[in-house]
Amino acid sequence: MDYFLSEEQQMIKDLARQIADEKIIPIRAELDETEEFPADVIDALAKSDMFGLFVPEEYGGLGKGSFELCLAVEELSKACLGISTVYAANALGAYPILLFGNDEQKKKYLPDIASGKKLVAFGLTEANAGSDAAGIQTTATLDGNEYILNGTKQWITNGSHAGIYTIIALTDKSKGARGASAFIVEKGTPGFTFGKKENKMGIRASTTCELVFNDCRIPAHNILSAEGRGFLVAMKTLDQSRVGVGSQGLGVAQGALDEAIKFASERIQFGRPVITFQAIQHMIANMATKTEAARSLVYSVARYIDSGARDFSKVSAMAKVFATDTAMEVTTDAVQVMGGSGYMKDYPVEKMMRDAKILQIYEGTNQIQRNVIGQSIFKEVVKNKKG
Ligand code: COS
Repeated sequence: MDYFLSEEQQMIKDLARQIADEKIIPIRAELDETEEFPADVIDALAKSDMFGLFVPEEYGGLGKGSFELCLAVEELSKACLGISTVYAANALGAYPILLFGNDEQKKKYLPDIASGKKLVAFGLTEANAGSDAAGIQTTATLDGNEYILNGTKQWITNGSHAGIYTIIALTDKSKGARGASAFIVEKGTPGFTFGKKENKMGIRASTTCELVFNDCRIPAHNILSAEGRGFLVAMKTLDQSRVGVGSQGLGVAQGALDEAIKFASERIQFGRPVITFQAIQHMIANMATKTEAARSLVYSVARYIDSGARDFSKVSAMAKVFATDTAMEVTTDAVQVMGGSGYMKDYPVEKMMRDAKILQIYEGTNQIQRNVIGQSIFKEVVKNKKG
């Protein structure tokens, strides 16, 4: 299908593809085993200005939007979802500053983010606050011209490898969601350390760990927006980033589909390539149709966001749900098409299947996405009734 990419968009896609082919594919299996951080790939992405794609030009970026970011994420995800998670979670961490930072904060932090000099991590989740994001317990107490942070953030992508952190904490414990605020915290701030590093089923090239705040003092001017607006910052950030998770799903689905087609065309059983059997053709037809449908939805939503749309919670959640459920189905079917070979680590599809699972869980489970979609539809009904 032709999605009418501009010359520049095609260049971005080609560049990401080139980095994936040359730098990621040769090492992905090894990083999956060792859980080593992909420092060389991050370096290559930085040198190619990939971290600056979505950062405005005035802050050192290329001034592109969600769509260009999705194109890059898709290509990286075809090769390795672990590495694409490092890259995409960086955008997640940067969005609170991009969307809610004042000019001073943007000038201070965005150039290093755009150049890839510093990675960013987003800290919302806690042991008792996953789907129930308003259930966080980390506190931020104002003391003169500083906030004192106390608490532990869990399962934070880019954990110890980031230089900048956007953290959601309670400034008023009695107010729940309305008592949350968002902050920028720099690595090396006294009282800020790293806890348990997780040993994961998939996306093992990305680091996931705890962030521990123990009487960690940060300047009061590191607050993003204002006190009490932290839940809004988190929700708007997730609205923006979820289409990117959709593009991860699209990428890994396409990667698995390509592997399955190649294998089925070469594998001979009963004297002919298995792709000539209708049972396999129907599986591949379903995989290809769903992947293309995911691409159409992800691209349309990303373009809609870039058009300046104000409220895109519903469609961003739709892109995330559809493309990541597709990713799980397609990667599982790719293993099935490839049979015993698909199950072995000699081929990349078993890793793709393990990697894909997280997409249905992180940045809001697919059950929560359906809540977001359902509630948005209900709100539209109420609004239309009021006329
Ligand atoms: N944009 C703007 N405002 C939003 C919003 C959005 N997308 N979503 C919610 N809000 C507002 C609501 O309008 C409400 O405002 P008021 O208090 O003024 O009425 C407030 O935020 C609280 O909303 P709600 O009552 O819907 O909050 P809930 O606690 O019921 O939680 C869900 C809502 C479940 C959608 C939210 O907690 C969520 O997204 N959870 C998943 C979190 C997640 O993605 N975690 C992954 C970790 S980050 S990688």
